[in-house]
Amino acid sequence: MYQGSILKYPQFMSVNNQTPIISLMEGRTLLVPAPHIAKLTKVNGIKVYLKMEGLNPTGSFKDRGMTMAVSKAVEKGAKKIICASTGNTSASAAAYAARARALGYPLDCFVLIPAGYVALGKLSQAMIYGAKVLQVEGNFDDALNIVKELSLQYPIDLVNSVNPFRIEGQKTAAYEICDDLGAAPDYLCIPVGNAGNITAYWAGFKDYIKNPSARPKMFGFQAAGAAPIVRGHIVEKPETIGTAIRIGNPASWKFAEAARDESKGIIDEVTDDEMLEAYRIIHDCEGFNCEPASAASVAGLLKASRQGKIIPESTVVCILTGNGLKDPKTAMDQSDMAAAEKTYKADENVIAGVLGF
Ligand code: AN7
Repeated sequence: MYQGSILKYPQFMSVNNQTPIISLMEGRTLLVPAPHIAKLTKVNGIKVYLKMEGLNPTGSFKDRGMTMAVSKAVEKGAKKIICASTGNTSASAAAYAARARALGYPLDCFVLIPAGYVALGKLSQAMIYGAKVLQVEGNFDDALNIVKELSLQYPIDLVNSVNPFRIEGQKTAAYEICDDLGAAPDYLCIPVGNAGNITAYWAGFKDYIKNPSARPKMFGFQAAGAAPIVRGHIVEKPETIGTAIRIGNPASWKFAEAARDESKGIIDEVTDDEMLEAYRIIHDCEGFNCEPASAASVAGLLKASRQGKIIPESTVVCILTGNGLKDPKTAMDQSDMAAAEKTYKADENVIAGVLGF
C-alpha cells in the first residue's frame, strides 16, 4: 500500500527506522498530457505534460517537503514549529502539525503571513488545521526574516524551505516524473518564488538521472513584478497577482542560479497578463486547474516557445504547483461577474430563452 512520499523513496531521504514518519499520503500526483498547450507552442512534435501538484493533501507541492520537515522536527523532540508564508506553506505546516498531534506528538504550529496578501483558501486551511496565524504588516520577505531570527533565539523549529529537509522532501516530485515518463523530460518549467522548489527538482533529477546529458533543462519563471533573480537585485516591494510568488528576496536564490546554470536552463519572468492568460488556458482549454502563480510555468513555456528556446520533438513538463480552489477570488475576478450575479425567474421558458432555444 502507498505510504506517502518519504517511504516511496526512502533511499534518498534522511530517515531511518527510528524516525516517526508524519505523512498525509502526499505525492503520487498525476502527470497529465496537455495537447492544447502543446499546440499553442507551435513547436513541432512537442509533448507537454502538467504535473498536478494541487492534488496533494493540502492542495500544493509544499506537502512533499513538509512531511520531511515535520517528521524530522518530531524526531528531535520539537514542540513548536514556525514558518513565514505566502499561504501554501502555512496550510501545509498546519496540516502536518495536526497529523503529528493525531499520532501522539504535541506540536504547535505558528505561521506569519503578509497581511492582506494570502488567498482565502490558504488562510482558511491554516486556521481550521489549528495553527496560530499571525498577520504581519509587511511582505513575505519581512516575515521570513522574523521567523529565521526567532528560530535561532528560541526553542522553535523553522519549517520554511531554508530547512534542508524541506528541499529533500520536495525532490520526490522529480523522481515521480522520471518514473512516469520512463526518463527525464527535456525541459522542466516551474514557477519561482522563494526558489526552494526549483532547487529541489534539480537535486532530485541529479539523484535519479546519473547521465548529466539526460537531465532536463530547468526553466524557472518569476512574476515580472517579483523577479529579483532575473533583475539581479532584491525587489523591495514585490507585486503580482500570483500572491504565492510575491517574493522579493528568495532564500534559495543562489541554488536556483546553480540549477539554471548546471542544467543550461533559464530563469525568466512572465507578466501578470501572461500568467492570467495561461491560467485561463489551463482551465478553459485543458480542463485542469491551478492557482494563478502556478500558471507561470505554462506562461513561461509559451514565452520560451515564442522565443525559439524549445527545440522540436521535446518533452516538456510544466509544474502546476497549487490547486485552483485555493484562490476563488482571482477565478471570479477573471470571469464575467455581471453575468454570474444576474438572477432569473425560476421558469423553464425563461431559462430556455436565455439558452438561445
Ligand atoms: C503555488 O507558501 O513561498 O520557489 O510561503 O505556493 O519554492 O518558493 C509558496 C510558493 C509556486 C514558489 N507555486 O515556490 C509559501 C511559498 C505556489 C506556491 C511557489 C509557491 P518556491
